[in-house]
Amino acid sequence: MAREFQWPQGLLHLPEYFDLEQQQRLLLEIRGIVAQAPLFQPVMPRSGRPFSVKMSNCGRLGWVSDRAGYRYQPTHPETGLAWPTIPQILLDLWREYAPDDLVAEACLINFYSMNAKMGLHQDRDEHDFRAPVISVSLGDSALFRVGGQSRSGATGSLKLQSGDVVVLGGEARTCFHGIDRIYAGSSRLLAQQGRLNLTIRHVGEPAPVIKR
Ligand code: MD6
Ligand code: FE
Repeated sequence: MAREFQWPQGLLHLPEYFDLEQQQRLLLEIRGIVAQAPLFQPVMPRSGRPFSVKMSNCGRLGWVSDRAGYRYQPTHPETGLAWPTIPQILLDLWREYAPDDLVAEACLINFYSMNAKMGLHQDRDEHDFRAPVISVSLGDSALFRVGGQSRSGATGSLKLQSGDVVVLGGEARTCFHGIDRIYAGSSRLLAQQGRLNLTIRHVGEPAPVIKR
């Protein structure tokens, strides 16, 4: 029999944290950001296989993936321009759940069309894991799978709806998680079907290289 799944400490699901009006305001902000920093199609390191999601970012840094690897960088990979700033409504959410001294530096914007998925992964390209990663879902619902610290361990699933917030802090900060499916047509927030997920992060500084 499969071992029973224990939800990791530090995982918080806040259903409908944002009401419909706040979701609409946030969506307008995201449209403005994507007008300046267009969605791009990331590819997997080495293989060059495309992700099924499209991405953009706002904040001082943005997360990108290409044949060279995963990383944070201050500019859009196609336009070469700095990323737009993070909307105040997301900075306010960050202040509520992140330690006072750690700033929100990056907000990854993922767009899922109805057939898109996100494989099980850990968020570990940041240099500092003291702050949580905070996510906001907009548009169609999604099935979010959460596991523990090893890829092969037991998992549990949550349905994320438009306006929901997920906080991955504490032990959950480095847990495996992913999106198994999108429930096409479950929300009317976006003009087209699909889902937006925003993840707000503190990246921190790379550890100094000590030469000896
Ligand atoms: C998604 N979310 O909801 C994918 N990562 O589309 C994530 O990968 C995620 O929800 C870190 C923290 C919270 C998340
Ligand atoms: Fe993630």
